[in-house]
Amino acid sequence: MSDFPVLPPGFEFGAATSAYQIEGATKEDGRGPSIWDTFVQRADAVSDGSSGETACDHYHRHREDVALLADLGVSTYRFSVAWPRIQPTGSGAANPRGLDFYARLVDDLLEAGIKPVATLYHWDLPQRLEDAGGWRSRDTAERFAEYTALVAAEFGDRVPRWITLNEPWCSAFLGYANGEHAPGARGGTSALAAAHHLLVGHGLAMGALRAAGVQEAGISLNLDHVRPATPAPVDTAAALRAETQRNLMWTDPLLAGCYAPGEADTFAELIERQDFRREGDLGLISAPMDFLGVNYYTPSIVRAAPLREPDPALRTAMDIRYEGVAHPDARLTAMGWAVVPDALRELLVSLRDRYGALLPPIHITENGSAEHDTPAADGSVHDADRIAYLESHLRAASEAVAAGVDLRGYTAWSLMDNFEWAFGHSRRFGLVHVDFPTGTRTPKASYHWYKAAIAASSTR
Ligand code: IFM
Repeated sequence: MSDFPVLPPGFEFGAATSAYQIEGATKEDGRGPSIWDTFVQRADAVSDGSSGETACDHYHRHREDVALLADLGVSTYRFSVAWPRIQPTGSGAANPRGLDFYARLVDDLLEAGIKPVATLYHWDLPQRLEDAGGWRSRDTAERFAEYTALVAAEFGDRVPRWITLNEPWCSAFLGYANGEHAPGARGGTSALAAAHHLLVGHGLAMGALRAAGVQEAGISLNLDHVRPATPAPVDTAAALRAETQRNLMWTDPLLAGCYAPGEADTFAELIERQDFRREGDLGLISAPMDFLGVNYYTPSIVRAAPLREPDPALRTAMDIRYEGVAHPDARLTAMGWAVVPDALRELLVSLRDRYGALLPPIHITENGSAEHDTPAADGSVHDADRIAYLESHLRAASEAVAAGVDLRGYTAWSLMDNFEWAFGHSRRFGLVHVDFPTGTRTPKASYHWYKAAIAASSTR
């Protein structure tokens, strides 16, 4: 008997990627520009000046990547569909060459016995829609539902599991509050409007997926595990504000059909303008889901802090009177993220405790670590820290199952090194090393470890 973490029979092991981070070919076969194509051109937007223009060249090498997945032994592969490949300007008829690429990918996956899991939006909004207001505008939610209907009509019978949005917190707050991500906007209430329109877009897309008769549909949230630095009431109140912005303003409307009760305090300086909310929205947003996707990397410890921006006109929706505190004794990954696997178990258990029967089965749709990988002379990568990260988080997942959480699967982020957004190619999350100048793929030690863990699980 190996000492790999034990997960129940039928538990799905997978690997994940997203379109802009791996595909490249941003100008091929009629693909239109996305907000990331525009954003990366800004000086200082990406720390190493790279972009997703070539990335892993997966658009041309997807066969090789499916072969890697098959050899790894995963039962699921989570990828995203690039909206600007399907609708180059964000509306109108589908671009057949864009559909063809995903048809080839899906067929290859099915032939390899791997279940395709498609994310519809992993941050690459067609630029034309951003020019018309982006997620600040409710119209983008309507366009998202139309795009979803086009994709689901084409692949609904072959792709069993669909994820509407990936990490809408990032789209709203990094995109429209602190400007770290595309479209790089800052300030005011626009992040709150974006958050709401993303949720409305999710609800409308759920309707489109149901109309197409897909088997399973849900959303992936990057939920935080937030703890106050001290038991002092100011710090517990600060932790609640952080938890509201990171978790509850998403999970409460999605799962319980209500707005998060702490919003008024969390966004006290901005809250008076909620005119983007309409009657009936909560019913739309809380359409039943078949699963909740949870992306988890690291927890937060927070304490109360003064407003960072004294000028109300310049203040953003991220300025909610708290600051992060370093996690004591935890190892930090190359992202500077504390490695705390217990927080994953606690997060999953807390979801079950808060939502009870309202909580659908959970899939961990992302988990992994960026490490300082240094290839040896023969090209091999001995990423012991990543193996320890994966092992400890899979163990935390198995403990959550033992504690009664209905957890159905685990998806490693990421199949391969890729374009890590504002960090470009300077951060590597892959199980497979990618030499970006040549595109050469080399499975790391963590790939071999994960392969053995999957094999051990299926033979138990
Ligand atoms: O690379 C990202 C991914 O696109 C979304 N979730 C977090 C990952 C690591 O930062």
